[in-house]
Amino acid sequence: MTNSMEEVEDTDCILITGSNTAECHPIIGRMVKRAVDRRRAKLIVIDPRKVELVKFAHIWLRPRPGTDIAWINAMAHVIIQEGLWDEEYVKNRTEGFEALRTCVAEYSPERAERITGIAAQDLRRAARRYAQGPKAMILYAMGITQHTKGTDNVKALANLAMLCGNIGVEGGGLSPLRGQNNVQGACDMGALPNVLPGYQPVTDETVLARFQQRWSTGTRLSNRVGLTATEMFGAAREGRLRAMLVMGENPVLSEANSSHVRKALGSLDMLIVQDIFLTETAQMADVVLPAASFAEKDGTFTNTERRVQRVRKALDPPGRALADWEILCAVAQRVSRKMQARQAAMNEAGSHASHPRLFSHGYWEYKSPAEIFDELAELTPAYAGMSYSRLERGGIQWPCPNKYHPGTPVLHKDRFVRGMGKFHAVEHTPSAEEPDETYPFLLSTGRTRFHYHTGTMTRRSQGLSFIAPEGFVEMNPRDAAALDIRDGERARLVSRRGEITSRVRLTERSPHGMVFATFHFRESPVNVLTNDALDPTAKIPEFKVSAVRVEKLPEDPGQGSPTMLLT
Ligand SMILES: Nc1nc2c(c(=O)[nH]1)N[C@H]1C(S)=C(S)[C@@H](COP(=O)(O)OP(=O)(O)OC[C@H]3O[C@@H](n4cnc5c(=O)[nH]c(N)nc54)[C@H](O)[C@@H]3O)O[C@H]1N2
Ligand SMILES: Nc1nc2c(c(=O)[nH]1)N[C@H]1C(S)=C(S)[C@@H](COP(=O)(O)OP(=O)(O)OC[C@H]3O[C@@H](n4cnc5c(=O)[nH]c(N)nc54)[C@H](O)[C@@H]3O)O[C@H]1N2
Ligand SMILES: [Mo]
Repeated sequence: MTNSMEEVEDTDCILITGSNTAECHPIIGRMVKRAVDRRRAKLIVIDPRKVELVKFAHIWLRPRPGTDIAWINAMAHVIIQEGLWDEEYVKNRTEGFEALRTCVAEYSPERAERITGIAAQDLRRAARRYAQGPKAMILYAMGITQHTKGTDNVKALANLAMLCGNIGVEGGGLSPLRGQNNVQGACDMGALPNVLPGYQPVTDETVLARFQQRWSTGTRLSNRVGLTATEMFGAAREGRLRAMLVMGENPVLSEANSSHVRKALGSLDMLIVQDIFLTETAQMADVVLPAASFAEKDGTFTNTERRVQRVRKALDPPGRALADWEILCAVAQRVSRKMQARQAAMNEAGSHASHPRLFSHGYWEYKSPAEIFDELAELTPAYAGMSYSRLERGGIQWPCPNKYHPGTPVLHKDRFVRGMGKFHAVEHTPSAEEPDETYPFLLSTGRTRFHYHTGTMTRRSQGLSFIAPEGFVEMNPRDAAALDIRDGERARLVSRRGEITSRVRLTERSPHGMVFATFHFRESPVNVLTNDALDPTAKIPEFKVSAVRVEKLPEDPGQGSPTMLLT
């Protein structure tokens, strides 16, 4: 996020798109409701589904999934055409405006209407309202990113925010609502294939030299960019990847096109899974390493507003479970010892070939998470001013470059991190797979309030399972009538990649021609259906658009809609 959560309650206009905030980020959702109710902030929701916040919205635009660039560019078109943009800001703080102007000139609201299905006058109204601000925030989530054009979608939103001078100001900004409690932290720590901690590129020799020196390794650190998680499954199937350690993920249910994923995992020489439960993925593993859960270990989480917070151990881990860092260190030490032994054997045999010495003696022997954090702070400028003792007094938002720095609630304040804010001219193109005669429905996937992802944790909760015991597919009543499917009936969903059956729930939340399903339930594993086409930059799959056919099951009598007590 460029900005902070609490600013939601102190802004004039909130534009939310591709985020089911009330269900997936309920705390922020509540802040949005309060901002509208108490502070009279204007709310614009742009979402194909009639999500809960639509009830609070002043303007709701309902685009066809996968058409975001068209409406975003059209909003920029209107804002420029009607002179509503912030000329001073654009002149002083940005570059690339002319290319943007030329690009969006082609996106009249009338053309956008044909692509998105949003009425041109509604689009104009939303554009004016956002530009009018004075302060306006954009919040987005997976409805924007989980597309083959996900990166371009985000760039288009950034254009809109800069055009109206909304980046670097309190109550403004462009803020992705991050998914997991610590996904921001995982990225900050360098759990990405191309960067070390603090987004320092592995291809930068000066960066590598610093890490090499701190870790006193005998060999040069690799400057090669690795594979993303989504690329690894393809590589495994092709035999380019032979072993995998999966830590805290359940890809058998969560990755797109899961029959491919199963095949990929099956073709590995070695699969190790480190998890707190025996998941569908762990059941395929050669070795399972039992990990301690969040309540059973010390550490930090970095939340969606870049705030680093301490987590404290409340319970002892069960059985032989260990904290993830302890497991990783133990594995690394054994690998290191093995390689040293092999080297010794080779030397004895008179070979002079040198095997890389992984790490100096004593390395990977941390005593506590605090010690690991200190090393991180030393090597990561954005975390440099933080320590466990400082975090005792409360969370700090990065960048925090020194011990006296209070942290940074708003990014890009006086200048952009790169200098000038850069406009990117991006064009609309269709999704990788669109409905056709054989697969006439657009399948969109996502979440409900009551379960978390593949259900490994939430489905163990009796209360949640009582409220939401099974999966369902949301379908518009008009579409269901044409197929003679009643509310609560089971139906078959078929895509080019596989098929599942699931109970159908009839609701106006889903627009005509679109069905929506969650990936929470192993009994109706929706990723059997989804398309694994990737965004070329972010390598995120197109979870939000694939094509399916819905078939009535002859034998099912239908049983009303017992799937949820509350929605
Ligand atoms: N209860 C609960 N909360 C969660 C999670 C959970 O599993 N359960 N998971 C967490 C995680 S890791 C994440 S990433 C977040 C995800 O949070 P969200 O991204 O809010 O969740 P999704 O259900 O994926 O919904 C995406 C939204 O995008 C809309 N959408 C779909 N296609 C399009 C499109 O083409 N354009 C636009 N503009 N919108 C579209 C959908 O209708 C939906 O409202 O939630 C987090 N919070
Ligand atoms: N169709 C479809 N698929 C999607 C999405 C979608 O919108 N639609 N969204 C995607 C998104 S945004 C996300 S984030 C992914 C989520 O996909 P996953 O991350 O694969 O799903 P989770 O069920 O959250 O799996 C987390 C695992 O971590 C384990 N775990 C919990 N705590 C710990 C711990 O402290 N240590 C260890 N070692 N393990 C732990 C849990 O038991 C669980 O097995 O799904 C993606 N898949
Ligand atoms: Mo996520």
